Amino acid sequence: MLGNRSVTDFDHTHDQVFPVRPDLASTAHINEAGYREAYDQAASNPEAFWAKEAQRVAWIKAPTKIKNTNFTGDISIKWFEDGVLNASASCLDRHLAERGDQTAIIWEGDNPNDSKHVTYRELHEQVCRFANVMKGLGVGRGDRVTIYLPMVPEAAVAMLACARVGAIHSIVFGGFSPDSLSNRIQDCNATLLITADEGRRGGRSVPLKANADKALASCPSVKNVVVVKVTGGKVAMQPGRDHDYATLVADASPVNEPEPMNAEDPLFILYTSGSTGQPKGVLHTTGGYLVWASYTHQNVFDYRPGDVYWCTADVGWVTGHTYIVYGPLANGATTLMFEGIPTYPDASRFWQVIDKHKVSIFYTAPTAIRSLMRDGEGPVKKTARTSLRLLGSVGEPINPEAWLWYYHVVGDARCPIVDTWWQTETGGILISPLPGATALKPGSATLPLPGVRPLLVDGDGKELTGATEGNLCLSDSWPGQMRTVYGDHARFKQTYFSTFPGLYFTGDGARRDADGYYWITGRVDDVINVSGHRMGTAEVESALVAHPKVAEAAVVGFPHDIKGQGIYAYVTLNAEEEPTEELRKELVAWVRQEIGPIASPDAIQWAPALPKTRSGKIMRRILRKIAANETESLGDTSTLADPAVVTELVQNRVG
Ligand code: 6R9
Repeated sequence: MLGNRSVTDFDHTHDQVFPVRPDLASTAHINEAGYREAYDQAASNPEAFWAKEAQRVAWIKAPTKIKNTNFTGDISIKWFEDGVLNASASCLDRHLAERGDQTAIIWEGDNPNDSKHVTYRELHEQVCRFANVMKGLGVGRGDRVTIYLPMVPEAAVAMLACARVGAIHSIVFGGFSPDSLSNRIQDCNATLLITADEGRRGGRSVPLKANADKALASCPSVKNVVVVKVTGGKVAMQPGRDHDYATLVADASPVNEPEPMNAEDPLFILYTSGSTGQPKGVLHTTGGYLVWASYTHQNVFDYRPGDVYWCTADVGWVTGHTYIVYGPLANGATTLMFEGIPTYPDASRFWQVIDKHKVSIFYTAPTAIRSLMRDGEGPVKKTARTSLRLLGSVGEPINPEAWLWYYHVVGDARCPIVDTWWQTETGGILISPLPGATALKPGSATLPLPGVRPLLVDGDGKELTGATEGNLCLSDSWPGQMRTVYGDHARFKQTYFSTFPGLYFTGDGARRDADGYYWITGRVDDVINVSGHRMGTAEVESALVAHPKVAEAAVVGFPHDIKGQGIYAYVTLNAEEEPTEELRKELVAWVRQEIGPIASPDAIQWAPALPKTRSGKIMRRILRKIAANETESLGDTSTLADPAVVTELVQNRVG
C-alpha cells in the first residue's frame, strides 16, 4: 500500500510507456529527430560535435584540439587540451552583463522561516573576495583545499573561489566522521580546510568544527582553517591556524582576476567508495567537465531561462557538484540550495518549498520518494505544485511503484520524469530520457545521451547484442569522464579498465530491452547503495575488524524498502567475547564513529564462522542470499570448506 492508495490504482504494468508530450516535442531543446541526429553526429564525428558544444562555456583561449583519448595501454583521457578557461569566470563573470541582478542561488534554510536570494553579482563579489582571502593564505594553482561545510551558500562560494585561484577542491560530506575526514585530507595533502562552526539538519546541529579539530590532529599538511559561522554555536578557535570567514571576507578586496587554467588542469577531487580498500580520489579536470555539466543540465532538464531549478542533493556528493553548482551556474540558471531534510518540520516540506519558491524543475533521489510515500498523498496534496514542469531521479534504480507515485501524486501526471543514470566517475548524466525526445518507461533510465557509447558484455568481456542483460561498459570517452585516481593512476587503470580490456567498466549491471532502453539492475561488484550513497563493503568490514572484540567480519547489502539497500554485517567475535545486545549496539555506534552515520549497519548477525572456500575466500554470494532471506536458493555450496557453517547462519538469520 502507498499510504491511502495501492499501486494498482495507477494502472501499473511493467511495460507501460509514457509517450513524449506533444507540446514538449515541439518546444524542448532536443526532439526525437534532433536526438537521433545528435547521437549519430557525436558518434561519427565527435571532434566536430564537441568543438561546437564546447562553445557553451567561456574560453579565454578556445580549444583547437578536441578529443585525445585512449582506453588501452596506460589509459589517457584528454579533451579540449589546448583550451584555456576558468570555471568560476564561466559560471559567474560572463553572466554579469546580461543577468547580474538575476538570482543565482536561492537558499532555503533548515528552518522554514530562513531563506535568501543571492544574485549573480553578489555571488561573483563573494567569490572574488574569498579568492583573495585564499591567495592571502598562500593557496594557489594546484593546491588542494578540503571543504567540510553544510548546505549554505558559502559552500558554493568556496568551490568557485578554489576554481578561481586554480586550487583543487575536495569536498567531504558533512555526515562523515573525523576519521573519514582525516583520511581524505591526508590522501591529497590539503593545506587549507574550510568548515563551519556547526551544521543544521532537521532541527539538530552537527558539530563540524569539533569533528574537524579531531581530524586535524592527524593532518599536519593543513596550515589554515577557515570557519564559517552558521549556527553561532561556541567553538574552539586555534590562534594562528583558525580564521573567521566573515572577518577575512570583509577585509578582502572584491576585485579578483581569475587564473587562466588549461582545460586539463584539475578542478576537483571527490572521494568515492569502490569494491576494495579505502575510498579513491576521483579527479575531474576543468574544460571537459564543465562542458559536460552545462550540456547535460541544459538538455536533460530542458532548462530554459526563468526556470527555478532545485536539486536536493548535498554538495558533498557528485550530484551536488554538477547539478547544484557547476551545471546550473554555467548555464546562468537559478539554483535552489536546501539546507534541511525532506521530513522536517514535516513530510510536506519538499512540496512547500516548491510552492514557496515556484520551483519548475525538481531533481531528487528514489529513497526520498519512497520515504515520503509512507505518509500517503496528504502531505503532497495540501500543496499546489503548479510551478512544476519536470521531475528527475538519481542515485539508484527507481522502482516502478515509486516512479508512478512520483509521476501521478507529485507531478499530477503532468511532468515527465528523467531517470538519470551516472556516477561520480562520469562527471554528469550519461543515460537518461530527454523530455522532448524520449518516451518514458517507469524504472528505465532509457537511452544514452549523445556522445555516450554503452555496451553490455558477459563475464568474459564478450559483447552481448540485442535485448539482453550484462555488465554495463562504455566503449569510448565523453568530455565529463574522470581522468585518474588522484595520486594513483595505476589504481585508475586497475579499477575501471582491467576487468574488460579496452572498455570502461561501470561496476553496474543492466538489461537492454527490445527498444534499446537500459534498465540498470544495480552494482555487480562489492559496492552497496544505501539511500543513494555508495558504500564499499570492504570499508565497513575494515571498520568492524578495527574493533578490539571483533575477529572477522563480512558485510553485504540486502533489499531495504526505503533505503534501496541496507547494510548486513556478519561478525565473528574473538574467542573469549560474549555476543550481547549491548555489544551489538556498541558495534553499530563504532561504525558510525569510524566512517559516519551513513555506514551504520542495519543488521548484525553473530557468526561463529564465515562460509569459506577451501582456499579461504569468503563466499559472499551465500551471505547475500541469507541476508536477503533467499535461503531456498543458496546455489552451489560444494566448494565450501565446511557446509555446516551455512546451516548455522541460516538458522540464526536476523530480521
Ligand atoms: C550520480 C551518482 C553511482 C552509482 C551507479 C549506480 C547508481 C546512480 C542511477 C543509479 C540506477 C539511476 N545509480 N543513478 N542506478 N538508476 N538513475 O549517484 O553517483 O554516488 O557515484 O553512485 O549509483 O549503481 O554506479 P555515485
